[in-house]
Amino acid sequence: MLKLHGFPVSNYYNKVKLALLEKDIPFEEVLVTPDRSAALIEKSLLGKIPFLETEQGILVESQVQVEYLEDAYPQKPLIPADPYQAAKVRELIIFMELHLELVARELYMEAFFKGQVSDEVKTRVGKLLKRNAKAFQRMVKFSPYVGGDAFTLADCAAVLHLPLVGQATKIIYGEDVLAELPVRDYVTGMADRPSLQRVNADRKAYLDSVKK
Ligand SMILES: N[C@@H](CCC(=O)N[C@@H](CS)C(=O)NCC(=O)O)C(=O)O
Repeated sequence: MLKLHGFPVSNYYNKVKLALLEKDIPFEEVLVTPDRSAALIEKSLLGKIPFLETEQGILVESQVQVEYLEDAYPQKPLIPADPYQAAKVRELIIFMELHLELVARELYMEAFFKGQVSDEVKTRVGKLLKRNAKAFQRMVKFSPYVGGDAFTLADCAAVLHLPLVGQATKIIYGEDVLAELPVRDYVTGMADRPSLQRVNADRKAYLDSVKK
């Protein structure tokens, strides 16, 4: 049985969990919060989550994990068979993760964790995100899914990453860098998917349990 290690607040963990649920692949969840402990680094090279434990060994990096799931469990494909369309799905994921989420992540410490981010970082990140969001607007479809009329792996990423980028920038700059995109309607439209309902319920239960 596959074991997904991580915790249910992480957008990257939930991206892999969504893919597992959408593909109806049986899996177990192992609660791991990221730290720099030798024990975690032994399993996950940088001490990051998620990591996926397979019968053959461990895989780090969420994109590698979901690609593995596509190859090893071809039922209910989340990547189109056509090579160009498949590349477009991967293009969306890489763009969102490299040019939106990873850039906005520099703001999370202040936006979500009561830390502080320097003005220099805020200025640099703000400029970059504005430019990248404009480019993203040209590639994303929202019709109704990010890549067009079919739910794909890009949606497993988008539905988790885009709201975070929006929230972080709204908190830090008073303005959502993705405001011109219909992210809210898109997320609402996805809300009746059982996979997303499970991810949202598990996130809430975890947050309630740590608040106590
Ligand atoms: N590129 C990685 C990103 C994973 C990631 O950044 N995970 C966060 C939690 S959302 C983490 O482990 N942070 C702790 C750290 O960076 O040390 C992936 O796609 O799996």
